[in-house]
Amino acid sequence: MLLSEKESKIASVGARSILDSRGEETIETSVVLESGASGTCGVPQGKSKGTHEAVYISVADAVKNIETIVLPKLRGFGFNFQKELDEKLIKLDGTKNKSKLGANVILGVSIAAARARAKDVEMPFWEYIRENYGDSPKSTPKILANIINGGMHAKNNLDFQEYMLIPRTDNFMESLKIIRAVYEELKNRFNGESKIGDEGGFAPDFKDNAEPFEIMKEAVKKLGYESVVDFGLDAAASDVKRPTEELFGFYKKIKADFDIAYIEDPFSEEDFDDFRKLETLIGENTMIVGDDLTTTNVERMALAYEKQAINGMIVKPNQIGSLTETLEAIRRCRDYGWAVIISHRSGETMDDFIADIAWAVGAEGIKIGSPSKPERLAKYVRLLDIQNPS
Ligand code: 2PG
Ligand code: MG
Repeated sequence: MLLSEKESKIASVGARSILDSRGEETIETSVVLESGASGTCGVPQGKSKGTHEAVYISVADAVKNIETIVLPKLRGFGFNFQKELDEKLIKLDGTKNKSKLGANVILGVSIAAARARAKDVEMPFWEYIRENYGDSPKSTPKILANIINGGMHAKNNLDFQEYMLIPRTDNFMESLKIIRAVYEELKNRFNGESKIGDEGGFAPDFKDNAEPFEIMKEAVKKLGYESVVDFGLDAAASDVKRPTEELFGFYKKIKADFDIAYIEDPFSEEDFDDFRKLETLIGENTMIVGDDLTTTNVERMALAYEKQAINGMIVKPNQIGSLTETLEAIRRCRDYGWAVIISHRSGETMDDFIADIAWAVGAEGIKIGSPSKPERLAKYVRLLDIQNPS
């Protein structure tokens, strides 16, 4: 069915408080259409947040906003395309940073309504997203698995936040097999005593910030995966207190020693010029990726493009709010020639909507943590289901 052929009307919108993977409160929204089709959304939340992210409001205020502002305005509202609904939400909020309605409210309602609408028009969720995206997919996302955690996501001595394994295969089952094998190898190595970080990676103390890559490289070599995996780092450097020259030295070293393929937020969120310097230095065969730098916000993206700061971008729907704005940011990445990495947050729920987005737009990557905690595993399971439907 074409989306233009059938309108969906909203019957009700609701929200309740649930717990995220850190045991902190967040909202789960629900949207029911007059047809009876319904959708929900468990809203994730970050810890190492960018200053320019859209604003989250408290769970109590979010629930209140949904009951007293969103529901009365959306009851009976009809839409064919996601854009019509999301524009209504953005207008209801009326602020630049979503601080009135709350970015958590806008995302929750946008995704729950999208799911309900997809059911109404009998499309898999990813297909509904693709229809609204309007472009053909560019790639099959590679899984970025954060298997050693540091920074704000762990209580250890690593300055940097995420040490990632990136299997090069397009086959999600194959990718999961590789990630699990390396993970098990690390488990043996750490003798079962290791602490675990927020995203399910190991989080013991290390002799220095490069040692995690040494250990990952050894494990990969032992398993014979050297030719099928890449390594990546999310430095999350807005929260790292190291001199810039030292950071440059570290990135050059890990490029030389471990042939790092991916570095996210290598410098603080306003250091566009340092991003550009690194991009000029190693960007030809390394993804230099913005996250806190760009915050899925087209205005920040325009700055990064003008400065030629990056060649890839993290897309986190909750950094901006609605599904429509997320898709707009992805289209903008394509205009700029940047790789697209769809990402979870460190405080996740069991919701798996990022898997559908990554598949729908044909992102180059999807960052979903280690398959060792249920909220991360849920995204792996959804990717497997999408690629291999029953
Ligand atoms: C990041 C994310 C997710 P947080 O920095 O990329 O891994 O962390 O959700 O805490 O911002
Ligand atoms: Mg990041």
